[in-house]
Amino acid sequence: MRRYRSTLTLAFLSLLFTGLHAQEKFVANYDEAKVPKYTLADPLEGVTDAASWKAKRTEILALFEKEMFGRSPKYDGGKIAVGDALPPFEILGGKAKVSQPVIKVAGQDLRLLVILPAVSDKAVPAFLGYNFGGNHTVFKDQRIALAQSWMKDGKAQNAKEEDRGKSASRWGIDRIINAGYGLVTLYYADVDPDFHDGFKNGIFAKHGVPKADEWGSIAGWAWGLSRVLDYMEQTPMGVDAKKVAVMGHSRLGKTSLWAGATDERFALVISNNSGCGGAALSKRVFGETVGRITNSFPHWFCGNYNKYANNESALTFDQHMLIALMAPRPLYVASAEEDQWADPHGEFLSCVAADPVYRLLGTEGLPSKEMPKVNETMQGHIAYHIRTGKHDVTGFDWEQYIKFAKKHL
Ligand code: GTR
Repeated sequence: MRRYRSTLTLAFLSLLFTGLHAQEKFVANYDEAKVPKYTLADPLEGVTDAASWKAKRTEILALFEKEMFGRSPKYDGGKIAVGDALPPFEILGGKAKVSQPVIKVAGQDLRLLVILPAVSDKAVPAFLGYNFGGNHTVFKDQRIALAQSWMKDGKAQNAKEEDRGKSASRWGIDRIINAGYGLVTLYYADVDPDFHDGFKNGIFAKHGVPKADEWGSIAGWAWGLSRVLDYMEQTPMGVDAKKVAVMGHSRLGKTSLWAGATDERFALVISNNSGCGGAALSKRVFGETVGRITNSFPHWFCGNYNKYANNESALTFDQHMLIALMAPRPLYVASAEEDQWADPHGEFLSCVAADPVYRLLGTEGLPSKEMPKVNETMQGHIAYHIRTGKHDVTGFDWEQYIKFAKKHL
């Protein structure tokens, strides 16, 4: 028994060492010439028309569930419970009205920040997306509730007053409201704190540790977005639930894609700099890789995804098939020139490879197979741009999203 135990300890230590070691010596490839030769599976293999695509779509979705993001529990469709809302108020000189309802899902209280054009008494189309730092960082106003859950620096309930409005430039509320849209946002850590806690917190606490083919954090966050949409459908709150664009940046862009894939009620999907595990092709092994991402963020995907770490050629699918799961709904993929870690070219190539699905379903797809010039937008039913600058969400990005939404929502 002792011997058995020490062998186990040794195995554990060597695993730990290999893990740390792999992390330490990871060097990202940024050289196009060093991208390995790869073949992408054809999402339309065996598909002849819209009806056979439907069956194929189900197959592809099941593949992503089993091998990458993990299967989320089915929601029973029941009425979403609500907690105490805070008093509504106006901002932007009376142009916008703000409410902060709480919805209760899987043992968690999710505080929404709902900002709508004040002039409209009709339900408006809206953008829905998570924020990274708490609702209080989205717009500077004392009346917006400080986040209550886990904060990135590790200590619970330490949202700071001075962080109010810290990420306002990532949202540009003024622009959204002026265009006649609403914004619904919530703090992603209210759903699940973003660290590898053995799935003990957030919505996972009630569910227990997921099996190898069950949801990781990204799927959990996506599930949370669907519950917000349920609430919007059930509650006359001024948002047209049939016209909701789900939007996310980076890990939350991976999340918006998975939300769009698993929930076809989302009318439009936006992936901002989602990169590896999002819009970027994994088989290019460019910038962040499957090995690196599963090592740095073991909680994001399901256990099965680990088998592709440093083994991308074993993938029978790639991210173009995730993109194809949005079809025929309008989809925007955006990259940034200095965000090579997210592989802008790989994000664009995913769109190119998903285009035939969009076309089969009778939409325009992606207007060209050539990457557009920097700061130029290409908008068909799939839209794409690469802008100057770094990993971020900027006014330029929002201008394009709004233009796209105006065309489709
Ligand atoms: C990075 C991660 C990326 C991206 C990013 C973010 O550390 O490697 O995949 O998700 O974080 O979410 O800002």
